[in-house]
This record gives sequence, C-alpha cells and structure tokens, in this order.
Amino acid sequence: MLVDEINIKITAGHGGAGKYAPVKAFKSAHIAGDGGRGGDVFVTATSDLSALNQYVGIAELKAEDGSPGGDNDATGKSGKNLYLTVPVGTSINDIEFDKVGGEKLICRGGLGGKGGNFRAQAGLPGESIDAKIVLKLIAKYGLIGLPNAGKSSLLNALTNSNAVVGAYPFTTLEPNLGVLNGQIIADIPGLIKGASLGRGLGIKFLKHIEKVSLLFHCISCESTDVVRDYQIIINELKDNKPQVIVLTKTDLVTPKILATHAKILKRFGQQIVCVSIHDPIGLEIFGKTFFNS
Ligand SMILES: Nc1nc2c(ncn2[C@@H]2O[C@H](COP(=O)(O)OP(=O)(O)OP(=O)(O)O)[C@@H](O)[C@H]2O)c(=O)[nH]1
Ligand SMILES: [Mg+2]
Repeated sequence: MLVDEINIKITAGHGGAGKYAPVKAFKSAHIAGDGGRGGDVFVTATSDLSALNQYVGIAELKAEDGSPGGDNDATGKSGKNLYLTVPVGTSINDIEFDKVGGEKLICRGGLGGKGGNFRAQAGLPGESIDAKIVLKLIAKYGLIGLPNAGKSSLLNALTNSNAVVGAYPFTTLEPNLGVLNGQIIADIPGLIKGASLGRGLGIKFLKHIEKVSLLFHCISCESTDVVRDYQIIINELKDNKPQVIVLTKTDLVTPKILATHAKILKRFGQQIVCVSIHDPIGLEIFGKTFFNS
C-alpha cells in the first residue's frame, strides 16, 4: 500500500555533557573534556514511491546523542547523523523534496557542554520537529474520472505501467504511475460525488493532482449521461486545471452514439478526444499528440 502521509517526531541528537573534574581530584585545571555534539538529521529524496512505508508505526526518529566529555581533555564522541529517505514529491512541514537526491539538513544536533574543573555544562538538546510528511505525486499528467471509466486501462495501454484493471468500480485503490516519452502520467483512483468532502477514496488522492499541469478527464462511452458524469467530477475539483475530455471505450458504441456524446460534451469548451484500448493506431496518435517530450 502506498503510504502518502505520516506524522512523526524527528529529533537530532542531544549534545553530550561536559566532564566535571574537580581540581582536587585531578590536580590540574585542563583535563575536563567537553561533551560530543549530537548527530544531525538529513533527508534525501528517492524515486522509490514506497519509501514512506519504512516509517509506519514509528513514533520518533532520533539521531544519536553525543557522548559525555572524558578525562584528560578528551572530547566526547559526536553522535552519528541520521539519514532519512522520502519519495520525490514529498514535503516535510514546509520543506519540499522535489528532486531526487539533494540532501537537506532538517534538524541540527545539540552542542556538547563545556567540561570544567569547577562546574561543567550539560549538553544542549538537538532540534526537534513534529514532522507532517506528505507525499504528492509529481506527475505532469493525470487521468481522472468516475470509477470504471477506463483510466487504468488507458494508462497501461499508453505506458509501461501494469495497473490492475477490473470490470467493476474502485479497482484502483492507490494511484498508479506510468511513463511515456519521459513524462509521468498518474492514474488517480475513481472519484465520486462528494470526494472533495471525504466520500469514497477520492479525497485522499485529490492532493496528488495539485501538481499536475494537464488532466485527462475520462468518460466512458457506455455512459447513459455523459454530461452528468462530467459534472460530478468537475464539482469535486478545487482548481480550474487545463483539461482534455477523453471519451473512452469507443469500440463499445456505434459511431453515431460516439458522435452524439462528443457533440453534447462540446458545450464545456474542452478539447475532446476519443480512444479505445483496442485501437493501437489511435493510441499512438494520442500519445504523440499529448506526451511528446
Ligand atoms: N471494450 C473496452 N473495454 C475497456 C476499455 N477501457 C477499459 N475497458 C474495460 O473497462 C473496465 C474498467 O477499466 P479500468 O481501467 O479498471 O477502469 P478505471 O477507470 O481504472 O476504474 P477504477 O479503478 O475503478 O476507477 C475493465 O473491464 C476494462 O477492461 C476500452 O477501450 N474498450
Ligand atoms: Mg483503475
């Protein structure tokens, strides 16, 4: 299952305490070591979309604490840094990870305390954040529509994706990604009326299309009311993203019905394309028209 939201505490290491070495005991004023620095926490983005799964069930991620200062001026060992990975497209509070790689420091370790012969300092705590980690898929294109509209089938036909397809609504429970000519296309689980208010699976995934620049709004030719189908989805979308209406499953209807659907939908002023997964030539033209790098 694709984990796309996690709340977790992230804490850098605590600085080690400075050594307290009373003058009497050691007969020297310079032998009390400082505490070691606490480890930092770094985050790197990876292309592995399932990278958040590793944090499920964990309440806190913490870098190592610095060790206390020792005798003979020995500074305590620094705590080990903690290196975390998140999928590209993730944000941690207001820090965005939108490119693979690019290590970012998110919590700095605490300084070690000064050692001393009369008194020693405690180490400082490491920075700590209550991290809200949210993954938003970085896809340039999104396939949206009612359940069973043919979105996953279209993704599979156009790209290397192997999304599960089924002759029933809500086959897709998590977004699928496919790549065509280097462009990422996301197949979003079917939306239903009320998705933006939390009905069905939709609300959880609407955030994934925030970064998409062009939506392919799939409407099945089998529909008895394409206008209603279109409007249900439009009412759930918050912003007015550029859209192309895709009439799917054209092989299941007569050319006359197809033409009627297209004519009725024209009133919305969007470009309309017609596809069938059983028409390889049409699919090739569709791919070349919209997904040329
Ligand atoms: N004949 C025909 N059947 C199609 C075509 N595209 C999809 N289908 C069928 O329509 C059904 C639904 O397809 P899916 O791709 O799972 O639909 P979906 O929109 O992803 O559905 P959800 O994941 O439930 O939102 C499956 O039985 C597909 O085989 C097409 O072009 N022609
Ligand atoms: Mg699907």
